[in-house]
Amino acid sequence: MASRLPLRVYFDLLSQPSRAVLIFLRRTGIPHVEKPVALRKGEQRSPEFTKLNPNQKVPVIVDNGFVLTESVAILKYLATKYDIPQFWYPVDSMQRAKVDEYMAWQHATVRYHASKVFILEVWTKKSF
Ligand SMILES: N[C@@H](CCC(=O)N[C@@H](CS)C(=O)NCC(=O)O)C(=O)O
Repeated sequence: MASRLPLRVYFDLLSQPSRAVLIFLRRTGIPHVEKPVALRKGEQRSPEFTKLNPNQKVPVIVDNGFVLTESVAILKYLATKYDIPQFWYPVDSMQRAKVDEYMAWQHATVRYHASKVFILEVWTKKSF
């Protein structure tokens, strides 16, 4: 049997899409190795990380050599590839469509506005 490398996740806890992926991995119990990338130190611009994601953004996963970026794509990939409880991403097409609807909606609404607050109130004041 071919050996399988553990799934690696690159993230920064300051990043909301990173937290979404990390919480999902931890809560579902999907085996993974956590690889922090310190955005405040510019680690996303290192040559090694840029090879994984030329856009220099977290999160990124590497699943047995398969590299995937974009939190929503990652969440859907993990939910369909791994054997996890149905409620996360139901097979029923209408229930699944409601999950997809939220994930499509949140980028330009909740996340967009929350990230503006974060940048103005936390990042620019460097209070961490
Ligand atoms: N659409 C992407 C957004 C990824 C993203 O914007 N990540 C930010 C942190 S929230 C980042 O890595 N920024 C680093 C940079 O721009 O230098 C996703 O959902 O994964």
